[in-house]
Amino acid sequence: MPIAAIGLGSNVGDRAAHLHAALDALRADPTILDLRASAAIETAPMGPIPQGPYLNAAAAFTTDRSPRSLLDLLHAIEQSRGRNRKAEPRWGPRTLDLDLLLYGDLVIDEPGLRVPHPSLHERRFVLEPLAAILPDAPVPGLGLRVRELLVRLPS
Ligand code: A4P
Ligand code: MG
Repeated sequence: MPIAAIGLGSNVGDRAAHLHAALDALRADPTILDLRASAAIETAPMGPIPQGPYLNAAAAFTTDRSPRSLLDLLHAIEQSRGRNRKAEPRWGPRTLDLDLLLYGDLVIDEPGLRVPHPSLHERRFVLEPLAAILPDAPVPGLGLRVRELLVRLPS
């Protein structure tokens, strides 16, 4: 089974509770096995909309779900924590954001689903937690491992 990795982020409400609930929901799902999670780190908000600081983390697991079905599960978990993406601006504050970062060695570029996540290589708040759990994972399409992308980020 492939190893999938996700990024978790929250900057509204009880941020740690949202991240813990997401990890609990994943662990409770029979298609998600051997989940490992990074520690959560506090990060300055990135992007054009002024908003509060985030807690970010990453998790990795094996799964027999397809990438599309996994994204559906992530969206359902976001909704269960009060996320309403139709009413919220892109990049804006959110209770819970779950992004699919990696899915084995697959490169996917479909409407609504791009893997590896297209911004993975330029975001410290994604790469730092991901490197804590999967430092040696190759990032398909980029020809570099997670920890190599992290050290290449401008400081
Ligand atoms: N989508 C396509 N590929 C993927 C994928 N691999 N994983 C589509 C997840 N979603 C994917 O996402 C928009 C659409 O992307 C979805 O419909 C999905 O089908 P969204 O979650 O609805 O909207 P969004 O999260 O506001 O947009 P986006 O582009 O995902 O924003 P980001 O990149 O998540 O940025 N600062 C800090 N410090 N930490 C953060 O976590 N996050 C954001 C949001 C801004 N600033 C931040 C952080
Ligand atoms: Mg998102």
